[in-house]
Amino acid sequence: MRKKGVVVKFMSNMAIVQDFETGEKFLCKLRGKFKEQKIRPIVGDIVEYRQIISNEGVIENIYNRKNELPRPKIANVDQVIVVTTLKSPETPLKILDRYLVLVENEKLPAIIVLNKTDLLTEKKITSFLDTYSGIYPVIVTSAKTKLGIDKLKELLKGKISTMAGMSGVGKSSLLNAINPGLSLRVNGISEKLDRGRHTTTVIELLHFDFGGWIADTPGFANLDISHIELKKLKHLFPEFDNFSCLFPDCNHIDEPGCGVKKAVEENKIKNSRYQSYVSIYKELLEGK
Ligand SMILES: Nc1nc2c(ncn2[C@@H]2O[C@H](COP(=O)(O)OP(=O)(O)OP(=O)(O)O)[C@@H](O)[C@H]2O)c(=O)[nH]1
Ligand SMILES: [Mg+2]
Ligand SMILES: [Zn+2]
Repeated sequence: MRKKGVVVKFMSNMAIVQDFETGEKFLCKLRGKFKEQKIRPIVGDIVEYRQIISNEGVIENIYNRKNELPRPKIANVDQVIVVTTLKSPETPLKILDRYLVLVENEKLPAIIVLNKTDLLTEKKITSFLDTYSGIYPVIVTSAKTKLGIDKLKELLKGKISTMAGMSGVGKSSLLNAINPGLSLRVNGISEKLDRGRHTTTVIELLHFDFGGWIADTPGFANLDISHIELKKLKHLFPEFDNFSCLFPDCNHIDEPGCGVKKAVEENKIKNSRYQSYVSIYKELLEGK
């Protein structure tokens, strides 16, 4: 009987498939036809498999991918959880905006998590929300006090997610708070040493007890934006599209009659977002 599952890990010619219904894992071979067609499953693939003996099976069919992220290579991602902090480490909004641009460029929904809010004043949190909550869903969390953990859990349920965010913002801590069974290593050093030792990191999807998967390798880790098309950049700041300019091909830099620049002056677009745009725009321009 064919059953449905998700590829949670892939090693040379074998895949670990986790059953959609039961969460059981099976070490699966590939049907010969895949090799002939040069098709290789990747982590995140939704497959039909057949159980052969207790924990082993065969992948019979790979469903069409709804998307495919390049690094780490993972299919069928529903959303990216972008984790940031304002203290310890102090993460500039520019860095957050860069992650958001990379996620938009992959046409994926982003959810912003502001973590370590136990270290922040109400005022700082409010100002952050004021900048982002009109554009993206924002969850205010503390992995330490467990603030916002249930909300985050709701959003992760039943979906394939990846996490992004600078080292030390608390990605692993959040996942441990959400699902203590995962027991992820917290606080860089040992994890980083491990990563340095292995040239290729094996990507694995972790399964939540309450349903849903998350990649254990942070996405967009090198923050490279050079592959983004200059003329597309303005559309990767979704709030800019609410305003129109005299010239339809306006890049919102120094053109006359620019609706976006006017919106920045009127505080309808946040200045920090616009400054991030200009800085990425210039970076891309110089790279050409
Ligand atoms: N005060 C406070 N500390 C936190 C919070 N979340 C995480 N930390 C601490 O921040 C440090 C880094 O947390 P990690 O979870 O390892 O961060 P990470 O994002 O997984 O980092 P990388 O794996 O290097 O990318 C640890 O010492 C955590 O205990 C929080 O909400 N509040
Ligand atoms: Mg970590
Ligand atoms: Zn404009």
